[in-house]
Amino acid sequence: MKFDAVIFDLDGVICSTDEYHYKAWKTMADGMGIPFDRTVNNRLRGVSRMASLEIILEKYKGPALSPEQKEDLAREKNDLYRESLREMSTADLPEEVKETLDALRGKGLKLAIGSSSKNTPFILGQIGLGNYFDAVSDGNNITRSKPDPEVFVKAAEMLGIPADRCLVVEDAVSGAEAGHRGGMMVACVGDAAKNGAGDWNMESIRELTEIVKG
Ligand code: B16
Ligand code: MG
Repeated sequence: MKFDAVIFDLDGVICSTDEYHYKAWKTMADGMGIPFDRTVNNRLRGVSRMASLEIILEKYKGPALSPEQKEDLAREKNDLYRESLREMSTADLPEEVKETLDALRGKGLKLAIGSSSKNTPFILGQIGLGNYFDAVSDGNNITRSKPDPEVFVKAAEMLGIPADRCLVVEDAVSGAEAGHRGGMMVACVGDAAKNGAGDWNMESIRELTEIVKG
């Protein structure tokens, strides 16, 4: 086997919360009169909540905002976002994802999460993977957001597996860069795959079962 562990990004890889993020940011931005569309939204993939807010505020023309006002805006967005997350269930875990996870585990690989999201534990619980992973590294245990490699380096440390034996799975260009900067190989889906950001750019996550064999 080419790898001993696979570290999965959450949003956009294991489940699809992108649309919920978009709608919540859109409501906040509309309320402030800030132009916000899907092109700007694409830049928020894998980026932390506060860094996402700063990207959205690039188009804000009003009076300067204090750190407290920014915290309030981020909280407003997160409250809206979490309302959508409450509707999530095991039906939001795609079959191809669950089958791939089980197949990789069946090959003896360790499985971890490496996500920028502070909502990771809540989302995993909603989709029925609350106790599934061998390690969960997320927005609650990092100080630097992707493309910094911290979240993946911590996941590998939690597993006790060297970086070059870990494969990262990502949907964000910033996340693929984070994996590479952490000394890991990266398999991409979605937006990152379209941009050719990975060592493998997959059409389906099922391809992982072949990739890990080497
Ligand atoms: P939260 P990932 C990332 O998750 C999302 O892609 C990104 O859009 C979001 O801003 C970030 O989590 C922070 O999320 O507000 O829930 O802490 O793709 O790294 O799993
Ligand atoms: Mg993602």
